[in-house]
Amino acid sequence: MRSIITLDEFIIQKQKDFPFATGELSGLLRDIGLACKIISREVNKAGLADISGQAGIENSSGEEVQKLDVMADNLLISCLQNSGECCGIASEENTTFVPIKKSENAKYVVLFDPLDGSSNIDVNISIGTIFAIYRRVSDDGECQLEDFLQDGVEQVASGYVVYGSSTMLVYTTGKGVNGFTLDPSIGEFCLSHPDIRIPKEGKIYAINQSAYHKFDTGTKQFIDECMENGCNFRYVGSMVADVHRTLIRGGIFIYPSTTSSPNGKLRLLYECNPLSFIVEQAGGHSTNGRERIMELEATELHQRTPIYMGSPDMVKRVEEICGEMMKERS
Ligand code: AHM
Ligand code: MG
Repeated sequence: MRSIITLDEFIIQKQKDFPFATGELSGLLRDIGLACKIISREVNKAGLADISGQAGIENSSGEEVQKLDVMADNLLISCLQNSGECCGIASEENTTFVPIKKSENAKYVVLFDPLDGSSNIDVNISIGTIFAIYRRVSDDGECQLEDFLQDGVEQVASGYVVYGSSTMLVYTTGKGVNGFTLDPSIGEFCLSHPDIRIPKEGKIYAINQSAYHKFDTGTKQFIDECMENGCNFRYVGSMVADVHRTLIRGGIFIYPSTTSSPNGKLRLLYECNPLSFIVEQAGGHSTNGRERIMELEATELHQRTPIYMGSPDMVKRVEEICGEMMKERS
């Protein structure tokens, strides 16, 4: 029988890669893993309990909040409050960050999108959780906004959990990317995808093509080329699921600037930076067309950015097109 390595065992083994590690980051990752196991359990019975549908409130971006969004948000917050390793959290669902008083001197802050792909919740299509961990930059005491508004390159760890045909957790601490599948019979995430590498070239593009008429010229040209080159089009509409497929199969995931939303839809801190860290660690690229996503300056918690991420050859082609467009304009 193949020997099993659980997420907790793996995290402890990997702690040895960091000579001065104190175990705090490992503890935090394990606590996030635990919260996501509970979210997975709740998501799996969504149709049975009275936990699907809209919660009747809007989030800070004015979008309808689903009951499961609220449940996932509360679960992550309470796991992180009990963790002792985290001095504050910021969530896509909350207007501002939440300091954690009982561990206010802890070293780390966590930012997350508790349940990404909200519009897919009620129709049994994959959704996910995304998280990013940063070392605080403020002095001890209550955490500050500056702890959360850090460039993506400062991430200490990031990851996602996809609640799909199986539940998988994928994370990086800056030394490659590893994936774990939840074995429901033992309630453990088990190493199933060691050292994930994204294919250099891809043949799949993912974008909400129904908005083609609103895309900028560069994005339109890239999409036209994809179609001419016989690429396949796939779009789940849950970023976690689309990026997960891109990571494993290769290709590109795009949420561009549109005439109605010049900054796109996706949030830099909760979605784009953590998934860019994963994609880059797996050998891929992630850009807004001009700059690397992880080097963008964060000025507000709910900042949005256009994004093109995935196989390096495809993302490079986007950058070439955007560069040519900029030259023509100047
Ligand atoms: P959410 O965080 O409210 O779920 O919104 C983000 C989701 C992403 O998962 C997905 O890529 C995108 O919205 C889909 O948007 P659209 O319906 O405009 O294609
Ligand atoms: Mg989201």
